[in-house]
Amino acid sequence: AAKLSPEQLLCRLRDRVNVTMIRGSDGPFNSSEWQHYLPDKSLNETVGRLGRCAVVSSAGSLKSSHLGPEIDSHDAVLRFNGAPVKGFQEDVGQKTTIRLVNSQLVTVEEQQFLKDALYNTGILIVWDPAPYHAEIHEWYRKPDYKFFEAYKSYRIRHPEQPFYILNPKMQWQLWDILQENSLEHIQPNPPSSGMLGIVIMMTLCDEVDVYEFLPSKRQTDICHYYQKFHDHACTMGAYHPLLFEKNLVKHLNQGTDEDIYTHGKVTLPGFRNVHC
Ligand code: NCC
Repeated sequence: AAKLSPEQLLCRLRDRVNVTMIRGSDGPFNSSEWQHYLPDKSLNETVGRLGRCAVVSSAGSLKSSHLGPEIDSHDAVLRFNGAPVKGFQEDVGQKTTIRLVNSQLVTVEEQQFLKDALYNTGILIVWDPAPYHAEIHEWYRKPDYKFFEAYKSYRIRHPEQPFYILNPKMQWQLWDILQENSLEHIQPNPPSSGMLGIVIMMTLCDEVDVYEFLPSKRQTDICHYYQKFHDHACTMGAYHPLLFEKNLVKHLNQGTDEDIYTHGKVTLPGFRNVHC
């Protein structure tokens, strides 16, 4: 496959990756039961038009980065799963506009998810690994994790907090583009929360700064900035095609290599600023 230019690749992403949340009009969620669980407003209506956005990976290399003030200077900040801000503001900031969580966390760590105040800030979005290009009905019958009950429990406890379910079509539209732009065969597993979050923010914002997705000089085998757990697979990937995701993001970077090295920072345009 001939390598696409960054501009061509941005156009592919913009035109082929359809970032949508499940709405009450989407079958099989169009039952009266689901109507009062799913948010009435679209994500776009909820967040409004965003200017500069930050995506904060959970990587251990954020430790001692002192990136907090820079991250908080953005109009909106996206974080992942159980990544905390309390006690880590100096390095990761304190603003949380959107938190993207996987269905494993919502299901396996349900009690913590329902109780921990960490999740009560900002807009929540949950995603679940769906079978390759499955129809929503097929996925609904057989989600990777049965998170629908936990989702409903959370909605009952926090009815005012926007909480969306990511339309699972997006993950495979994105995976196809990752595969098309790689010389090697990629394992058929969905992209990581990190990559999904980056593309979500590219649909909402004018510009997206991503922190420590491409590791800086602080690169470490410590998996998360908030845990003492060592695993090289966290940064390089095992289940998720992380390495391919990172190659793609590197190719799209509009910032400097120096910014990657010193801040772990990559700058991507929002799709509304991509002209094809
Ligand atoms: O670790 P996780 O990811 O929550 O990290 C969020 C995103 O940050 C980027 N990352 C993280 C660590 C690191 N050293 N380098 C990075 O680049 C990745 O883009 C990652 O997606 C996930 O993607 O949802 C994941 O979730 C965890 C776990 O389920 C949650 O933290 C909840 O406990 C997965 N870990 C395990 O299942 C053990 C991880 O594989 C993927």
